[in-house]
Amino acid sequence: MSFNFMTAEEAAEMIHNGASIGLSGFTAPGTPKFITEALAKKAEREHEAGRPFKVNMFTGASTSDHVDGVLSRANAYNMRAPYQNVPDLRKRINAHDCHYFDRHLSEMAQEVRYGTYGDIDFAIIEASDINEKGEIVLGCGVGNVATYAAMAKHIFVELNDKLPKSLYGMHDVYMPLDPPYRREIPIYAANDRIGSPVLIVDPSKIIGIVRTSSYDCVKPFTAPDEVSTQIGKNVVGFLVSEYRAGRLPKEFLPLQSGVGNVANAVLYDLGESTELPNFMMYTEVIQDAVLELLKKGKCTFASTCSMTFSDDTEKKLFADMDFFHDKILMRPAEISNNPEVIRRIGVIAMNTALEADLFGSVNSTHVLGTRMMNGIGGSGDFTRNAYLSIFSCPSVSKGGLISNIVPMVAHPDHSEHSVDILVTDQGVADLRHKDPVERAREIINKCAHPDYRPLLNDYLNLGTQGQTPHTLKAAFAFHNAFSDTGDMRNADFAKYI
Ligand code: 0RQ
Repeated sequence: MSFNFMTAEEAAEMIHNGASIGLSGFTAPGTPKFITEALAKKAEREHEAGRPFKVNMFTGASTSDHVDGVLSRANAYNMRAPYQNVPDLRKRINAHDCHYFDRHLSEMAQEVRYGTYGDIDFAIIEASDINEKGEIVLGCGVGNVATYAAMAKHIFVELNDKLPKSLYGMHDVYMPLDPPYRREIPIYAANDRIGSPVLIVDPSKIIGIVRTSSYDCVKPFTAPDEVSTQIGKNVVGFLVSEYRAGRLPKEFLPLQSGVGNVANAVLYDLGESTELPNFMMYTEVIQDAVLELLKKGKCTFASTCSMTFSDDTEKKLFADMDFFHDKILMRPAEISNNPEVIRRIGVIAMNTALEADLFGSVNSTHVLGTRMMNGIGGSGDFTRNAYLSIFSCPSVSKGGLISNIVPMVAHPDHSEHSVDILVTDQGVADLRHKDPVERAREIINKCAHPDYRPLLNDYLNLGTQGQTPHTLKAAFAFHNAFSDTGDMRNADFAKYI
């Protein structure tokens, strides 16, 4: 058979109002960029003509402005899952213009197969290569594409000529059977390969191929500021002390690291450490710092769902594929974030919190309890199953108007039962084997900003009841003070009790 080459506009014309679409990729890399842009223009034309036009968009994780930006501005989303991080989409979600289902990333693919999301009408797949048997070499991110491709009625491919064909061999595409037939995921070390280097699709479902040319458009990282640098040093200092104390195996353990500047700063610091041995990563994204660690040999192998490199770092990778080819493996999200594997191989998870409370629960998603920021992403997959689960955040935000250590989190994403270590620029709180009051004292003394320590102690001293001495009437005094006065330092517990 021969493929039908078409323009992005022609492909978008074939997508109907109400369609459910599954995209390849995870973060910007591996995610299509052109058909979605054309789809946003179609939505705008339809809306101008007075016709409804919205689609349901399912992805691996966040995407880029070429997907969530343009389609949100065109108000073209009915539903979106499982993760996003684009300001224009955030506005739509918080204004109830888009139904957003914020889901653990490891669970999305299987739930699509279980049928809870309904039919998938179209899969759009970014590829670096394809042949007539329907064997596709993916781009720089995998996500849930194996499931979307298997479930979709029709497939479009964006064949991107900026992606080198030498990406062949850097993917490990594997789809588990569903219960009651599922078996163990046979990964026993971060570098075990279990699947296929290509995604195999039914070629008769491919209704169009669009030739494209674009790098992945990930923004370069800003140099870590003083606070992220201090957090990075605190995380690495803690890992060194655990290693010295023999609480981490001498071979060390694979690392997972979240996204953002703090995560990048932690990784740069790990690279500088002379005490920690070389390590592997079992993670969902690798950022710029990891390419440097691989080059230095400090990181010996990275299992990931996506190579979330800025364009300059992506170009460095493409120019040096012979070196990196056998050191990075990209897997589907349900494998990169698989709870069974994370528990088995003993991943050290490092994620970022918006706020944490005195007893160790963490809010990763909702600003001041109501406004969606990004979503839970993979943080739950890793935190709940890690050998050691570390959360970090600055002790204060907005120049000190907000304390990121609060009496009670305004939205719980990770409970005290899953969080082992809390790190801020102030220090490291070790919450393991401590009762709730001991945890609260540790967090106040080691992690809270000095401006907020007296207030947090006052709150702790209010509580007289039970093992976890919350005073529910006053538990949100910090958040209320911020809403009423713009400064959490004005919290007045007496007002509520
Ligand atoms: O606001 O942008 O106006 O300055 O929130 O804060 O400190 O820059 O946070 O970029 O490191 O992201 C938790 C959101 C942290 C992210 C979160 C304000 C602050 C600033 C951003 P401005 P920072 P980061 C791997 C794992 C969930 C998903 C996850 C996240 C803005 O890490 O989405 O872990 N995590 N995935 O001023 C009000 C507070 C605040 C606050 C910060 N307590 N109250 N505002 N801010 N704390 C990746 C994947 O899953 C793909």
